Amino acid sequence: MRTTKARHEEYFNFLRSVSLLKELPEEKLAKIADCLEVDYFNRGEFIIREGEEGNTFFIIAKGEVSVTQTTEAHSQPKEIKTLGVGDYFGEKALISEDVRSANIVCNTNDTQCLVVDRENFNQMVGTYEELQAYLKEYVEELSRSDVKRNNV
Ligand code: WNU
Repeated sequence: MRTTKARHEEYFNFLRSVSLLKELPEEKLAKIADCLEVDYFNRGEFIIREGEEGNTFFIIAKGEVSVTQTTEAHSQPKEIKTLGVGDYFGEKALISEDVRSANIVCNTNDTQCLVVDRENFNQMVGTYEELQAYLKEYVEELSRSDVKRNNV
């Protein structure tokens, strides 16, 4: 049997390895580990669809995903990059208070994502100015790349 405590420790240890969260104090990470959900996806499934509303932030615990986006020049969404274990996504809709700005498509079977809802995301980010500033900066950079790519 895998106990609640064992699961908590597993998430906690994983969160500690995520570079974005490295500055957070242990009690904060423990709180995040407490309120996480885990979602499972298989190859080809959309985790996020461009244009939809979204209220969640994801951290990849297992597997790989592609970020794709609709551009002016192509009828099919174009692949921008791939993300793997320890990478995260979905922060932009939360920070910009906008719809999802890209697709996230699962590349591998049995992909596991840790899911943080808006309220917990705000708690996680809001209390840490450096983390908030870092993500805001990054999100602005993403918007500039979107314009260059002719995202529609
Ligand atoms: C990009 N343009 C856009 C990525 C993940 C985290 C950070 C880059 Cl801090 P959302 C779709 C998500 C979006 C981002 C992710 O896709 N994304 C991008 C781009 O060039 N989005 N518009 N690259 S990977 C990535 C930086 O997380 O958040 O909620 O949903 O809009």
